[in-house]
Amino acid sequence: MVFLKESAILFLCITTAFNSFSGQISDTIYINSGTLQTFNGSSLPYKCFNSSNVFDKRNAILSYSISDTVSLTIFNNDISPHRISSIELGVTSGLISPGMNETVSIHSAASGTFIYHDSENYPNNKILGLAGMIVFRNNSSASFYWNLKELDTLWINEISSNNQLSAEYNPKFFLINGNHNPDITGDSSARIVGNVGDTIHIHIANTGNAIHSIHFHGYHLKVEQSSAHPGHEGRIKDTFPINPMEVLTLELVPHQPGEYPVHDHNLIAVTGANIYPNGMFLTMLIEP
Ligand SMILES: [Cu+2]
Repeated sequence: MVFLKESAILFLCITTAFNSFSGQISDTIYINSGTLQTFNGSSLPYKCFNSSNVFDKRNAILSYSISDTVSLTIFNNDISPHRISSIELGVTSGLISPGMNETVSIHSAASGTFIYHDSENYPNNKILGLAGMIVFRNNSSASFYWNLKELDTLWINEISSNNQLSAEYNPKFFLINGNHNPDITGDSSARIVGNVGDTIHIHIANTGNAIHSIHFHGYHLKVEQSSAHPGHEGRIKDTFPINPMEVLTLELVPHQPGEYPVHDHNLIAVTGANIYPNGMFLTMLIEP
């Protein structure tokens, strides 16, 4: 009993010291409908969870401390009903009618990366773009966030016009946080910049419908969290397959300076509209 009490007190001290500024917090996201412009000139109807009333092709990345309990309000600015869910976090909202809002309480027992998505009219609303990432952190080191999605123009147009799918999946656009190469480099939440010896966390969510496999040049990284394969946690390697609706948290401690590529090892996903390298490709910039 004494041992248990001491452990509990020690745990309390550690968590209190680390999270002295956290606790009960409120956050708000908005379901917006808009248009995604592809680099070759086509426009796609698209929907996202954004941090403001303005449509952005990037779903909000929600990042909290592990000790936070988050009261998250979701406003529906769209003309159809939606519902937010995070399966791993055990959260599902009520149905959010157009123009209405719902609030859910989110808390995580473990640190890591999680997906939130629209579970109404699933998976069609998710295919239209409505899926993002929630991160609960137990550290204050540098973090980067990659929400992977691939888009099939025909599927998106069919869902948008009649909520039906008639064709096989044939995606032509491969995006990280809504961007393809070279625009990914302009996203400071995605583009890894750091120094030799830093501890860097990379949070990856596959919210698309295809398997991706992320290959790092220059470095080996450690699997801190794998939703699909917890047994892989602790492994150190350079290629990380990820199934749809799964997440990975990786740790990178660069041992050498340089600018190195990261890309999907399935090279179709490094294209956009069949043009290479307009897909999932970016570089990491590590200074001495
Ligand atoms: Cu490679």
